[in-house]
Amino acid sequence: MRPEDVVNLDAYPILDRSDPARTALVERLRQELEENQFVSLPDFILPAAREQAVADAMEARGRAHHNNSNRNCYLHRTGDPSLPDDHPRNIMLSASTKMIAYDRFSDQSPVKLLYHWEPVRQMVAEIVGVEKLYDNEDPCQPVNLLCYETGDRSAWHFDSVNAFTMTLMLQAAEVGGEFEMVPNTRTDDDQNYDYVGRVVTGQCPEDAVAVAREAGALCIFRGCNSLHRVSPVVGDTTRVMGVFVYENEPGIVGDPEVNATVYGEREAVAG
Ligand SMILES: O=C(O)CCC(=O)C(=O)O
Ligand SMILES: [Fe+2]
Repeated sequence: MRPEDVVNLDAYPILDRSDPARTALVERLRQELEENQFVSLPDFILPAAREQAVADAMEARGRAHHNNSNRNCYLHRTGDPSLPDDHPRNIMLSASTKMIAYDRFSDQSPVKLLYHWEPVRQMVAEIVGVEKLYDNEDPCQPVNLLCYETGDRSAWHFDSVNAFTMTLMLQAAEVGGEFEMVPNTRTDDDQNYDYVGRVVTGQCPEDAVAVAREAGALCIFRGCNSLHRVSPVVGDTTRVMGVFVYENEPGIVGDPEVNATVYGEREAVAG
């Protein structure tokens, strides 16, 4: 497969940077991201590419790391004993997912072709409002296949590292697996603990926006200040999500200790 066979270029004419249709599209998506903290690009990949990516996930399924965690919404495993029990830093939430690292699935996978393709990287840079983005160069991190089987879910959390997150729905669950977000739950200057506490204890369901995620939809979201979660999956169909990490500088790799918590301990390589 070639990248041109992965991306739906009829709906997303991203090849020619001088094409006015591309300029208008990118501008619309940039505005939508700014307003809502997320933007969804339906039918971003073609059906055959999507099916191949799901097959890649199923083939690599046995090499997934099972993540069962109990963490607060700041992704810390321990709370703060100096704060009250009902403070959001002390409210622990459980999550369970299966993570397939970059080096655990096929290099021919359509999700890798898409990620490493300059027209996609450049489109994303313009949507998130930066000059240029670079591929992550960690062995595990650049592209992951995140699988949710029945009972799996992610708990309310803020993303901690990147200014934006990009996901691609490869296969939706039959029931559940909804991606929900509470835009601007906090700001850079205000932790808004009262409100965060109410959201994570389920007192503000009406504030959560359900992000429509048909299979094939790309989503770019700012998860740093907007709580988000994935509701529990029910049924035999695995929810399969591609997760992509772009960087603002070249040569970025992850911290092996942090990686071990996400991808599991790796066997030491001799030599
Ligand atoms: O699986 C999803 O839809 C979202 C995953 C997520 O929260 C993330 O990658 O930060
Ligand atoms: Fe997240």
